[in-house]
Amino acid sequence: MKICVLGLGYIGLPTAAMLALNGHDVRGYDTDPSVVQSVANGAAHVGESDVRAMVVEAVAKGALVPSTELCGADAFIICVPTPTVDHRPELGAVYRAAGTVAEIARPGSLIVLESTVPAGTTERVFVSALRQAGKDPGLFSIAHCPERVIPGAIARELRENDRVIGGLKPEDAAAAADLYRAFVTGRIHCTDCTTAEFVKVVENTFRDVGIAFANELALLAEELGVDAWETIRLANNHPRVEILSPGPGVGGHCIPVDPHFLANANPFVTELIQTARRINERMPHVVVRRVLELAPVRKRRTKIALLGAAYKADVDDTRESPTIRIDELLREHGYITSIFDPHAATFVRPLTPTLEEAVEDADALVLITPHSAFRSIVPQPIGRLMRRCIVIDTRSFLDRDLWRNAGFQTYVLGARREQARLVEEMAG
Ligand code: SAJ
Repeated sequence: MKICVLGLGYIGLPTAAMLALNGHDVRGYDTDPSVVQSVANGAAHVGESDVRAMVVEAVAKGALVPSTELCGADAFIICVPTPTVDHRPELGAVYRAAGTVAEIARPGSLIVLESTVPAGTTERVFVSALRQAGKDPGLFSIAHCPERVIPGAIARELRENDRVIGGLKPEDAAAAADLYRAFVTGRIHCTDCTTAEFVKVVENTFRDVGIAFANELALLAEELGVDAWETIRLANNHPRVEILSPGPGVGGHCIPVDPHFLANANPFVTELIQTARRINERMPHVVVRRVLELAPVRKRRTKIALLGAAYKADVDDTRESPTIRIDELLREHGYITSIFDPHAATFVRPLTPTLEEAVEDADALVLITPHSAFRSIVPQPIGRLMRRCIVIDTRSFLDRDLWRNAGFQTYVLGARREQARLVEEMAG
């Protein structure tokens, strides 16, 4: 089948490669010439090595052709970004893609939207784009098949995850399901478009609410003198309890964004969702308060070393990372900051190339991203480089005893009262 994938981002590109490696003739379309160039030349910009390998193989075989030119096809899969601006979905890229596809698509072709959108969008946007192009939408198959893969395991999850496919008509979902069966080994669940759109946003909102609960527990546990981490571990032994982990905030381009799609649909009935968002957005402030207590700003320069710029462990993606806000707030308070990340290449602020440089003369170290590589840091030599040996672990990731025995004052987010008291003593 001739397939055109619009948007060669972190979902579109691996999807295009999967289809190309499974017998389809794929055109990968992107409006950004630098992305197209990079895909053609080995996809160096792709962080996950197995995704990069698939792309390289598909391009070398000639089954995936990256281009800035859209072409006619039997199926169009749209994977364009849908960010929020002031907490409202910005669907410009979906409208533009729908307009271009409507112009070029022939009756009988399949149009699938993968981008995350508010419920009702696929039908509204594509039916009207086809009508505007003078075409009868009834002659096309229109479906929504939301992506559900987790950054860090994209190739595996693209293959193995179940897919939810919503069709404008039942036969549209069936047509899309046939296409995705080329590479999906998970089950494919067919429904209507609006339900599929709702399911996707609900999944990410469920996670946001769950993380907010864990964050609330962490702050409460500190006050009650219990260890939130031990509490969560013990509670999770219950067969019907599965509490997530507290942390410095929720990053990435999906979970902090998608709950707003629901909240915007009706602000009056989405109080839980909005509160969860506020709790998670407050976490960088909590981290900064702890820094202020433990290593107050002095007259002369006070330096804080931040470990991790990526939004989560072992990925290079820094979008919406809690580090951005923590760094901003620290600098607003008058601190000097250094940021080290072994994976991220680009960040909104310059990264320090080595851990040693980052910690040199620092007054405190804040672990934000639990990259595996940070587990093997040996505290003593780091302590010798720092001005004061204070470590703030926002993920309960480092070996507390190891760092304490190396002479570090340690604070762990959500840890028990002894530490909270230690913080107060030090602050006082
Ligand atoms: N986080 C916590 N505590 C936890 C789990 C996560 O603080 O217990 C934080 C992470 O550190 C990170 C943020 O939440 O900053 C989000 O990370 P994540 O691993 O939960 O999710 P994403 O954004 O990488 O991917 C999510 C996934 N959605 C769900 O698990 C429901 C993925 O399956 C989606 O495809 C993806 O969003 C997307 O693109 O929508």
